[in-house]
Amino acid sequence: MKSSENGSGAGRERVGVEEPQTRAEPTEVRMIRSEVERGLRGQPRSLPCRFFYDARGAQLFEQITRLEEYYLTDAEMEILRRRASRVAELVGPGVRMVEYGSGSGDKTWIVLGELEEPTAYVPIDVAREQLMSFSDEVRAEFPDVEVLPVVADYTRLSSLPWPTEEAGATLAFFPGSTVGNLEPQEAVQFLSDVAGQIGDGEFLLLGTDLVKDRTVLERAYNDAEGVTAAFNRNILHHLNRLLGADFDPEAFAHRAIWNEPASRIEMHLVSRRDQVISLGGERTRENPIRIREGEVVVTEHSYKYSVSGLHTLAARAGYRPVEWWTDEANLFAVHLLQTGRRTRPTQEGRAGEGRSVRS
Ligand code: AVI
Repeated sequence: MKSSENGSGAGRERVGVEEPQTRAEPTEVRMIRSEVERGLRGQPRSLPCRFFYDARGAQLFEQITRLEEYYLTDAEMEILRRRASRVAELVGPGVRMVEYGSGSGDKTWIVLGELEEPTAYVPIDVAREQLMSFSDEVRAEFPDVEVLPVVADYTRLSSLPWPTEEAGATLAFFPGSTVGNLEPQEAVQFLSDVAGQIGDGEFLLLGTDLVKDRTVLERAYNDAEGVTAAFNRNILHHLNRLLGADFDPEAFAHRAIWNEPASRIEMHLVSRRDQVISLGGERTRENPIRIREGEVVVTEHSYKYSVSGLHTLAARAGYRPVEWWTDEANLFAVHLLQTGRRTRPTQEGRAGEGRSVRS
């Protein structure tokens, strides 16, 4: 997983098996192979985007967030810098902050640093080493905050730890527009799972990329240096190592296009020639996957939401908007959402209504 950004990819997963086994293969490898085969033989052909994130993929994603074309990170940082104190005011003192896909570094510091005497910080991530070292950094910076790391895939979580001291509200934090890598129906499911975990009347601070001009969107996913192209092809390197597959990453071209009716960026790998692929298991060795020149493998969807579209989706998951903010250029939005019917009164006593504020 990317270490400094919650761009974990939803359920972004460092799969715990790094090498193909020579004797009995772990069930996990066989399950992943079947999933990959199903995707590749499907129509359209696809690969699960969580396999972008091995160590190299996490590094490449980190690089992406620093690219001039990839406006998302700077825009979200701008909003958080301006609005974290308002978030702190709205959620009150003694908060238990829960970060889904931890280690968003700068963003975590901004929010945690503004909260009034937070009780606990609960980072959730599958990448144990990174999670533990980030937890130590938080402990050093905030000695009064109880840090309770959870090693888990945050899309498959059932409950959250409670701090030993009594806490105020729970503030879940899911920045980076990572929710956009889920299909809308999956996003509703994930957000309702989060609501179930944090409870009624609690808060979610959610970052989402906004619908905008095609040129800006396509540029962000087709950078001049080719970092996104390397990130896209890395999925094939990762699967080769994981499954003993024989993808030739250079036999695929990177492409990212804005699908306006579906409101999403689609990342594709386009086959540069006719090719035959084995995924390492017996089945595809005997009956390999044949991909023709020009055929497309979809590797990622990155949904972009209007503010009202996101609020409609959040409502289906049991949230109401409290306030939301955009950056100066109106590229990105950060929403403070609240779960359930039980509401905490805001400073202004207007808990029933959301307000939009442009930074
Ligand atoms: C992690 N996620 C929010 C990124 C996005 O923008 O959808 C992943 C990414 N794919 C290509 N560039 C960045």
